[in-house]
Amino acid sequence: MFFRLFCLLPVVFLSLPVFAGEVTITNAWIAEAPPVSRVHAGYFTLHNGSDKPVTLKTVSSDAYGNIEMHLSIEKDGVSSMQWLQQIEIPAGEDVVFAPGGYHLMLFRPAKRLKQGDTVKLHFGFADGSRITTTATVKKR
Ligand SMILES: [Cu+2]
Repeated sequence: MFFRLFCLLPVVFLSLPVFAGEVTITNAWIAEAPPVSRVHAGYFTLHNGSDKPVTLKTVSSDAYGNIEMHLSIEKDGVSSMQWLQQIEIPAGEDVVFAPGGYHLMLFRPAKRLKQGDTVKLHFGFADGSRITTTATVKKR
């Protein structure tokens, strides 16, 4: 039931700018949740514009106790979520975190977050590099 609330929603397709030669994260957002909710869902697009594969290993934020990367899967009509320790993005490709597929599960929010609030997310890669981006809280 929990899974259905957070994961079985239509995928939103967005056109995004492409920056050649670097890794970029765009369109980061967190779905507004009821005040009692201790877990939120987050989404973004990661573009690997470099000429090497990159491996995303961690996502963290001061605004949450813990953040995990998940993949929603549906097999024979049964929905489940897989926890991903890391995700490799091939050179020149995108990985899209969107409702119904890859998503962030953000546990134990430090405070109530409402539509329009922003949260800094820190992305850590296998080569030690980091990207910080700002996610906006939105209604679904
Ligand atoms: Cu999940």
